[in-house]
Amino acid sequence: MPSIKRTKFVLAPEQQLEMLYWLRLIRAFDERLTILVRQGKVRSGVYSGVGQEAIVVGTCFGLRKEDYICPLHRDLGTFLMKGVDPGVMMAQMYAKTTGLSKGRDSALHSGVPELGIFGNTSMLGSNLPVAAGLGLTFRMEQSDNVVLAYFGEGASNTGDFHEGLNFAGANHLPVIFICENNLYAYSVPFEKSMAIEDVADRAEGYGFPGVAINGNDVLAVYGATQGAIQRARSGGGPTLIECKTYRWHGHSEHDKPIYRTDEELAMWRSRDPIPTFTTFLQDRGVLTPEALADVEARIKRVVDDAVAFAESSPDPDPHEAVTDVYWGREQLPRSQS
Ligand SMILES: Cc1ncc(C[n+]2csc(CCOP(=O)(O)OP(=O)(O)O)c2C)c(N)n1
Repeated sequence: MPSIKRTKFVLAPEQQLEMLYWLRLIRAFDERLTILVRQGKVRSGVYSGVGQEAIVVGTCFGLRKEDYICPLHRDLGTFLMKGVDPGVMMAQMYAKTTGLSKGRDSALHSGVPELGIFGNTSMLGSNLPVAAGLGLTFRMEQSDNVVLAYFGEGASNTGDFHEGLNFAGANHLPVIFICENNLYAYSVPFEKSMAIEDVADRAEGYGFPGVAINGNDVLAVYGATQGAIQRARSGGGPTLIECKTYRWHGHSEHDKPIYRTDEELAMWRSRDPIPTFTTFLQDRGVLTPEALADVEARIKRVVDDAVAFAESSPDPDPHEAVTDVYWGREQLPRSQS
């Protein structure tokens, strides 16, 4: 069994500030969406990732454009970090023509191949064999790109999870499996759905390392991901990283999470990844009060502009619902048709 290489991936102060920007932008984007849902403006389902931002930022930070991600429904922030314009993302939530799927679809089913984003389906866990397939493609193309595949602890109880990990392990494919263990699969608590403590232990059964880490510590997530990426790029095969975290909202904005206690939520809110990292940067003199005010002002502008763009974009023409639905032969390059 190959072991996990623990290396300190040191980031320059500017990179740490950039991480802080992404953490706060993704939080602000999600929080604005919650308000917009209550105002009846959003047509897409909204699965808030508030509280889980350190996973998105720590895993996506420093990815290449050519690397692929297979996001989960809660990972709207991965789209932004991979390069989707916030206005286009917001238009997707409003189901406007300027959104990623031009108003046809819920938010997180959309993919952007040119940015290395593979759209997920509603069948949870089904993105994992797809991720293994992408890893195989990279291997066949002899590139050193990697795939980051996200899933919840609930999805790790599906057959697709086991098939995907088995295939990736047997073929030593460059896939990093990222488990966002937020302790609930809809209303089902972790301890009622599996008899082990760490999803990470499941990797051993497929012949590659698994590690469980604090998913609310952005630097821990970054370090673990970079170690796994380094291994994968150099032919060392897959890694499973289980990020322990908590979702603050219900499963979706239409779910009242009555199945958990206020005390539990309060405890996890005290582990909020954003103040923790903000204080870390302040204590080291990396973040001044002026720099923080500047980051906040930039984020407010970005989110305001995104909302304005979505609201001023046209609604789709119903006649176009049946166009662009299939990827047919006519779209393929001549050599493959
Ligand atoms: C294969 C499958 N089974 C059931 C569902 C219904 N469902 C939607 S979300 C959800 C909970 C998912 O929990 P988890 O995988 O832990 O991810 P989280 O939402 O907690 O981030 C379930 C059971 C589904 N979409 N797909």
